[in-house]
Amino acid sequence: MQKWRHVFKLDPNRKLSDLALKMVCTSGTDAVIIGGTDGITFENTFALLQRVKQYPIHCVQEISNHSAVMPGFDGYLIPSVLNTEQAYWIKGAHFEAIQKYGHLIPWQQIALQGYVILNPDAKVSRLTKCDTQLTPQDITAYAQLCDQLFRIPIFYLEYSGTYGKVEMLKAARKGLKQSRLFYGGGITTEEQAKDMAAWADTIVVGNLIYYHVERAMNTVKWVKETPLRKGE
Ligand code: 1GP
Repeated sequence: MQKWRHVFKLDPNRKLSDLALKMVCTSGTDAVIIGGTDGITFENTFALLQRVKQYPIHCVQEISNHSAVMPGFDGYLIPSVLNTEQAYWIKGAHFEAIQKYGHLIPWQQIALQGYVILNPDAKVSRLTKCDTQLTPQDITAYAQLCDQLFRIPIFYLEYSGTYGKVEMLKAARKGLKQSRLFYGGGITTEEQAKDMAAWADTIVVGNLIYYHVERAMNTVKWVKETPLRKGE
């Protein structure tokens, strides 16, 4: 996770051909994240994990629903949504999971992600009732909250399904010292991949896999050949 520059996110609730899966897993990406917002079950997660495990790729689960949690992943990412007033999505679901499975949790394999969700139309945004009307100054403050105050290792700027604003990534960068900056949302072109990769430590590509897998493959190269800028 500390070295990821590019990752693909696969949704267990969406169909992916064997060929497309092979392309993803042998693309040169740094890891595959398995996770999604709705329809995530133990069965569909298990089935996808088994398919990904045919390939020597680092595979982690992003947990959105504790009934789908399973052993066998190389690591686990736990989202905590920072720009919601709903405590359940900040820490409530996490508390419930720990009450049930605390004794089984491999703590050393887990990383918390501080999410700020900025696309008001994304399913995850509607589910968690996020405040998406944020200014760049708000983003810098959330980044500092994540990094300096809560000391969460990942700050995830999420535009899921739509391409975001570079100025928001720059604003996030300004507030970060330790946390890694993840960006995900709507990357489809070389220009978009490179503009975001200049500011984010890690670029997450999801949707594009499902409607243009060859183009999704190119995002690996586009991101990896872009140098990271840490200041203006
Ligand atoms: C979704 O951030 C990821 O959680 C990637 O976004 O699916 O829009 O590429 P896209």
